[in-house]
Amino acid sequence: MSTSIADLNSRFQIRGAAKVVEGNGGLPKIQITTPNALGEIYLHGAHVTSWKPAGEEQVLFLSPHSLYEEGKAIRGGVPICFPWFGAKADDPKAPSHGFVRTKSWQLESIGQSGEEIILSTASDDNTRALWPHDFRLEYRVVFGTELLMELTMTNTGSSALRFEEALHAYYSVGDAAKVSVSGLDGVRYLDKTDSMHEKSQTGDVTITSETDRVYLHTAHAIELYDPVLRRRIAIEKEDSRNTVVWNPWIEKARAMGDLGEDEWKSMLCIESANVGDTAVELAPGEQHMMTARARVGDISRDSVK
Ligand code: TA6
Repeated sequence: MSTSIADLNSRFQIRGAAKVVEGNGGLPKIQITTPNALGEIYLHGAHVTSWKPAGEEQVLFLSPHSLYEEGKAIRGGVPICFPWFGAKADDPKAPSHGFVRTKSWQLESIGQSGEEIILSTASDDNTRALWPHDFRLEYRVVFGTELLMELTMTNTGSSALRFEEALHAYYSVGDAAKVSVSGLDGVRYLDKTDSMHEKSQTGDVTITSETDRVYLHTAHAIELYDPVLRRRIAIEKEDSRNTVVWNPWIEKARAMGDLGEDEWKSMLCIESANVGDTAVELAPGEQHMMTARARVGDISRDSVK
């Protein structure tokens, strides 16, 4: 039984800093308004949909065509992919990117400053029907001058398990065809647009067509350089061995009902992940935390590339 917005606010609201409001589709979201940043996170999927540090423009892309309904993932922001990434290997009918991004999460706490939000979810009969394991996920997000996301997975079952995960962040860009992503030079990747062939990255990543790459065995910090919005976004991670870079480009965007035809230009996904042969294995009672953080810097002092 979902708790009402009034009940949630009576327990968790931080006056002038964080409160639960009705979001799109009537879905409850926590609205953060502090001196350091504005932010939003839905209980639906524990989905971060907005982060605007003080003095900066909105950092995350969110499609105005997104759906906000049971069983559908929000298009944009930071969807949480778990316990598998992409299509489920042994069940093509299973939901893409797992089931927690369409689950309603529990609000556990809001920090005194209103910047720190902790949500949780756990296995139930519905999840066990799709993935026969018991687990608890705790997601700590700090909306400050940087965006900090920590996803902690606990194996609460009696058998070992193996899971994939990704913080599938959509960054807002001025023109995807003009950005460059540094930090992956020399890293091997699987090219999902070319039958998963393994290739090696040379120099910065630029977007000149549909781009869908799973970079392998990399803990590198990433920098997204945006000459149109005249900013750089630094993305760091801990205990994540894959980085995924995705832009649907023109044709794929046209085929997506919840992404406007030309919205591919305004977004670039840079995802901190553990997938494939670097999926995480946990014995009963073991825990794993993956961390991702983003910070914005301006490039006014740079000579325009
Ligand atoms: O992370 C890239 C990717 O796996 C792409 O292949 C594309 O499918 C994207 O995720 C979006 O997936 P979704 O299920 O949210 O439409």
